[in-house]
This record gives sequence, structure tokens and C-alpha cells, in this order.
Amino acid sequence: METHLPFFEHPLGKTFHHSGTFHGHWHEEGAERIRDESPVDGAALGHVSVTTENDYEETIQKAQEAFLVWRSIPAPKRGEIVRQMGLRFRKYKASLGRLITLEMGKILPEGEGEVQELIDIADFAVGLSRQLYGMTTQSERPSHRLYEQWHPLGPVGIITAFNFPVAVFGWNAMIALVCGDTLIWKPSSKTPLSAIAVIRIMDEVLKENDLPEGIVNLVTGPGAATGEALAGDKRIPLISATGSVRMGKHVARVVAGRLGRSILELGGNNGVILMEDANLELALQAVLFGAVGTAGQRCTTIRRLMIHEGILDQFSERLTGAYRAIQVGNPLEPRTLMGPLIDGEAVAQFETAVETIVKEGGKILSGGRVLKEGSYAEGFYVEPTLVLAHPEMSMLQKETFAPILYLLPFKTREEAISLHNAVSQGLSSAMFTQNLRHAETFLGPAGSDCGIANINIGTSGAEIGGAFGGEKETGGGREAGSDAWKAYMRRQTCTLNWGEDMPLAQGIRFGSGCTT
Ligand code: UN1
Repeated sequence: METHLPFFEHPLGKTFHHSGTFHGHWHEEGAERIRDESPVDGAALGHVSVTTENDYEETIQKAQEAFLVWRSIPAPKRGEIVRQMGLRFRKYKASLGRLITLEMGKILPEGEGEVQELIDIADFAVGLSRQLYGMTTQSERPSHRLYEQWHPLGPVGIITAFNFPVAVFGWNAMIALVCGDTLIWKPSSKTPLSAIAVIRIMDEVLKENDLPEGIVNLVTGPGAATGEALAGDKRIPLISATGSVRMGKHVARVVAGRLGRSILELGGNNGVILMEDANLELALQAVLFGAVGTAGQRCTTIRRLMIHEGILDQFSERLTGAYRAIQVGNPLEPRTLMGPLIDGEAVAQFETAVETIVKEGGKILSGGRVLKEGSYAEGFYVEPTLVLAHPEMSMLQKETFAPILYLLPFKTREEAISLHNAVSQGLSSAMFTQNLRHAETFLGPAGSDCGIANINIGTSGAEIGGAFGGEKETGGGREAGSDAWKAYMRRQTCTLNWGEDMPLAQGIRFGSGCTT
């Protein structure tokens, strides 16, 4: 049963105004507003105020003050707060999923799936709150104990992109919270309402537990101002940023300039290799979801499909048939498989990409057009596009955030792997095969060079239990599960002398008072 978000009654069709700054309470002072429109039909969903310099300053101070309290609450007790948040996200799953769909344009099952990802990471973090283990090792000195422990780090800046308005924040936030950090979230200016909704839900739980203001904070504004302020802010020891390679290179430079720490999750240009023995039924389903899902706007979207030449005709024929049958339209409709792109700029980038593809000798097998007629007129719809490509095309190097899939024939496994790795990004990858040698070669040291490598599943839709992130220009950061939590904590190596002597390591004798 759907529980309405009490603060967003019927957001579609009704314009309303909301503050974009939260530091324990909503606050606003400036006149600058973001007009938040739905890519579904271009309608204004709301207007959100941009964080001013004063408000930014107050937010960071609040986050610092709250850190002093939050870091001293035992981790399992922090986990209990996150547990309650997970329950509250469950309560609002349907309405939050719908809001994501309205604001971002992904189809409803994907909007709800994104909330599920938030719930899953909350559950993971609850368990983790009792498992922030440090190791103990052997000291070379008598009566000494040598061990490692993990402490809270400080306020963490989280910069997120429009394509996952909620889940990527969740990976960072739920983990950072159990680690004892406070949060300052800067969502994409294209999806501030989903962020406001999540903050309001989290705040319900914080207030019910009488926790101080400043544990969870929101700032809103353009990357060039608000993002820049966070990146350059010495009071924020860790910046976790998701977005384009261009943005990431800049954030990396600014954060490194103050010797801060960053987690970067940037562009992907993900490839799938179909070996001659692949189960084509599985491959077809995986490729459709991976290339067309979220209208090609996942960082994990399949963009390049390397197909063994022996199955090229057969598979591309099936794929072309499937592409032609895809329903593009309103993402709230159950029959729709692909919703709109995020905005007019994304549509323009799609159009330019198609022009360049044709110029470079790519053959459009299906799609390639912008949809402007009838019910498509007000939104940002394009056709899912299939291209028979050749390795020299420059477009193969580019992550166009749109549903464009390049097919590349190959003859040998080695050729396929080298084609696969011949891009500057390194997020996710997959091979379809029934052959153990092919699979293990792909997963081995000379195989895929990506942070994520799969066999017989697509590149997108990763579970939260693994560490998520990629190599090369994807930025090297890891978020979500496994031991990604370590980046959100301060590691401390401790040596404790419980004896009555003062032996030095490395057997050094220093002055008469020392014994060995
Ligand atoms: C992203 O596109 O930035 O693996 C994140 C996936 C999702 C997350 C994608 N779990 O496709």
C-alpha cells in the first residue's frame, strides 16, 4: 500500500516551493531558485531555493558540531538509528519510487528498485555497525600490544548525479552514518526533490530519537559554486563524488590540493563480450536491460557489445527485433520499458552522437531518432539505438548518456578482450560464455581491466553487497558493500606497552636507560 509522502502531496501538476538547505531544520535566505521539471512532460514539479554562502557556512558548522556528539555514540547504537531509517524508507517505498520516476524519468519498477537499493544498503550498514573490525598483530617487543582501530572521520561531503537521485547517496550515507560521520549532501540540481524527500524521511527518525541537529545536512546549488565550496573545504576530510570524468578530475585536483581524501565514481563505457558458445537467450535479456534500462543513463549501462563473428548476424537480427518492440513513453505506464532522457541538453547530445556515428561510418540498425510527435512533444524522448560499429570510430571512446549500443564483431577471444579494454573508462564489464577457460581468462589478470567483471549477467544492476566502483578514468573509488567502509573512517595503529621496560623497535639502543 502506498503511503503518501506527507510533504509532497501530488507533486505532479502542482508547483510548489521548498528550501534546498537543511541543517536540522529547513532554512533559506537567498532569492535564487532551481526550477525542477519533470522530463516526462516538461511540467514544473517545484522550485527549490539555492543554498547561500551564509547558509553553507552554517551548515558546515552544524555538521562539525554534530560530529562531536555522533562520533561518541557507540557504532551499534548508530546502527539502530540507521535500522529505523531503513524501516521508514520501506514505508515510503512506493511514493518515493514514484517521485524518482517523475523527477528523473526512469520507469516505475526502476524508481522503486532504486528505493530498494537504499533499503538494502541501510540493512547492510546495520550489520556493519557491529563489524567495524580492527586487526591485532604481533609486536616484536616484549609486553607490547600492536593493533589497529577505526575511528569516525568527520563530516563527509556527498555529491551525487541525477541518474540515481537516491541510491548512490544511500551507499555513502548509510555507511558513513554507522562509521560515525556526519553528512553534507549536494544532490544534482536536476533532482533536488528526491533528495529533499530522503532528508525529510531521515530527519523524522533523527527527531524521534532526540538527536542533535547537523548529523544529516543538505545543500543545493550548481557544481561550480556549491560543489566547489565542498571540494575546497578543509573542514570536510572526505568528498565522495559521482558524475562525469570532467567533474571528477576537477574535484580530485581541488581535494588533493588540500590533501583531503576523495572517493570518485565517474564515467563508465561498459562492454559485454558474447563468445560463440554464449547462451543467447540469457544474453538477449541481459543486453536489453543493460543497454535500454534507465534510458541508457546508468554509469553501468552497456554501451559496447563485442560479438563473435559466427553469431553476429543471428544475434543482431534478434536484438534489432527486440529493439523495435520496445515501448518508449511515460515511465509511469506499466507497458513502458524506456522513459525520457533527463532534459533537452541530453537529447541534443544524443542527436550530435548519432550524427557523428553516421559520419564515422557506423550503421544504424535500429532507432537513431528523437521522438517529438504527439504525447512525446513535451518530454525528452529518443529511440533506443543500435549501431553496427567498427573499432576506429571515435564515438566508441565516449560515454554518451543515452541509449546507444555499439555492436563490434570479433574473431578471437584475445581480440575481444583487447577491444574491450581499449577505452579510457573502467567501471563494469561482462562476458557471456559456457566455457570455463574463456570465463576465467576474462576474470584473470590479463582479462577485463574494470572494477566490476561479470559472467553471464549484464554490466548494470549491481547488488550493494560488493564494493562498487571502477578503474582508470572511472576514478578508482569504491562505495557500498565489502570493505568500502574503510574509506569513511580514520585508521589508527596503536602500540601499547604494558611492561616495565622501554625497549625500542629495530633493536635500537639509545642511551643508558634502554634495554633490549
Ligand atoms: C550509477 O549509475 O551511478 O549497478 C549507479 C547499477 C546500480 C547503480 C548504478 N546498482 O546499475
